[in-house]
Amino acid sequence: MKLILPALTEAKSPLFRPIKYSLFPPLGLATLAAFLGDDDTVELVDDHVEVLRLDDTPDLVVIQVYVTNAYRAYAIADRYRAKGCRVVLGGLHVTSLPDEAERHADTIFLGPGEDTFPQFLADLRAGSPKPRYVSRGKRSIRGLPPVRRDLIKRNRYLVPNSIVVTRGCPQHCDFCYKDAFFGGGRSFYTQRVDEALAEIERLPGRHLYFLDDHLLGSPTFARELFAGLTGMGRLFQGAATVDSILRGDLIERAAEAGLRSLFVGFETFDPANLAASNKTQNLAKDYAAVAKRLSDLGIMINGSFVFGMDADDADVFDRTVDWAVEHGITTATFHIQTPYPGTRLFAAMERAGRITTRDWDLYDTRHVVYEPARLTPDELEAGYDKAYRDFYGWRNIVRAATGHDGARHRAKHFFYAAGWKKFEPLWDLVIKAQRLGVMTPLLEAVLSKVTRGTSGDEGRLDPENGTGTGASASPPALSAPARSA
Ligand code: B12
Ligand code: SF4
Repeated sequence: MKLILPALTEAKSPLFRPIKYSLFPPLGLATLAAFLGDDDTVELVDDHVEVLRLDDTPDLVVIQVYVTNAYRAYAIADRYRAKGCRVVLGGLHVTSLPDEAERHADTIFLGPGEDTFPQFLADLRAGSPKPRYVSRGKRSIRGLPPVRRDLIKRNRYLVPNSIVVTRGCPQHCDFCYKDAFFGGGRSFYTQRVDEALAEIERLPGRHLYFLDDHLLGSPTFARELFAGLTGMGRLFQGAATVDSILRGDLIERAAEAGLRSLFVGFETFDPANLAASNKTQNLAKDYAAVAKRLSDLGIMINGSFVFGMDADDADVFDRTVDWAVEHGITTATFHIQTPYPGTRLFAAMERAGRITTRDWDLYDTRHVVYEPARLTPDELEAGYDKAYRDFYGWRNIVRAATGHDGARHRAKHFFYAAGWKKFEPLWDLVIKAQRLGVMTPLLEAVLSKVTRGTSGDEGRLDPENGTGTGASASPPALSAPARSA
């Protein structure tokens, strides 16, 4: 059996940033591989980081389809089917557009695969696989066989230890993939805490990246998880919503357990935008207080901001960058609003006749694929490019870094932000040499704890972490790609 994560079309373009696609291994496929039998021979190929050979003839080809890799996924599927191989497709884009996908597959899967894929394997072995499997009802990720991490080529990734301990999210933002993907059943559920901790224990090294949409989504689960993690000596990154950071003391517990950087979905400052996109959890929340609370805990912030919502005008780009710099946001992920097929946003835009292209390659949050309300598409794309240029200009990197208390925190911010955007040739070199693993200790160093010194103002690196030189090292950095919370 061959499991394939096709690269997106962009991977062939000069704008392609190899490091962005060498961050995380194909966790979804490694999760599915766990359901295969001991006798099955299985290969997992990530087209982003290795050469995908198409001259073989596996019995079963399993392909994961996102919106921006859809065309390449279909081409690979067609090629294998022409040779007589059985091809199955699943993932977010297949779930959103099953009728499009099924033209390229023997079987398609809608929704998460933990319930349907084992059912399919049983049907296949019995000689009666169905053309379509739909995940419904009371989904669960409890008691699953361990993710097949042995299939992951760890040295090809900066963050081989990515992990997901929950699925979905308790919120319902109109632009999010979530409700489309988890339709017809539970849309937020968690692992058992002991199983999550056992999976964490199996991961080598110290650094973890939780890819969960909203790591604080279930406060009870998160509290127990952090209690279990405290003392394990782990450093981790994750994502959460603004309201969850302001509420109670969960974020302090996370920091104690090793949280060092957080992806936060600020998205927009405009209440009309928030209300229109049903991102009600952000309404009337003090974003500055979020930034301050995280900064005081020594947690670096990857802020997510969306441009092109209906209340946005030509000022939105500068206003957003200024705010982010002023409030010490470490890395920013800007997106042009993108109505992914299957979302309520897409349906509303389509009803209003505002969708201007169905070329899925352009649904990469860098292109305008709809008619904006108060900006022209050119203004929107130019403003988005300018926001990236401005935010990652040397002057603003330094300005944002100096917003923190403590020299160590400032230095870490500086190296983290600069490392992510300013050392592309170095990243390319390490990737070509397939030695990304050597960067992990540097990443761990920059993520080491900043605590307040006795002066109350000067930060220091936590000696318990044994990374005293971390702040002066030239660390790598990463900010998660399109995330959700
Ligand atoms: C990590 C990640 C990435 C990594 C991917 C790493 C990797 N090797 O997988 C990188 C950095 C490459 C990335 C890039 C991008 N990403 Co991204 N990414 C994610 C993220 C945060 C986590 C994915 C993950 O690992 N989930 C956990 C695993 C366990 O779940 P899973 O992969 O979905 O797999 C399950 C099911 O989908 C299903 N399944 C999947 N395939 C198949 C196949 C079969 C046969 C079956 C049965 C089942 C099945 O079963 C699995 C188990 O349940 C998601 C958000 C999210 N929560 O999913 C966004 C997300 C997938 N990304 C998204 C986007 C838009 C992008 C970018 C376009 C962003 C950009 N502006 O450049 C690029 C393009 C990527 C591409 N190749 O096309 C969107 C996708 C929207 C859509 N409708 O497709 C998401 C949902 C974020 C969001 N909220 O908008 N991304
Ligand atoms: S955008 Fe974030 S907060 Fe909103 S539903 Fe999606 S994952 Fe949840």
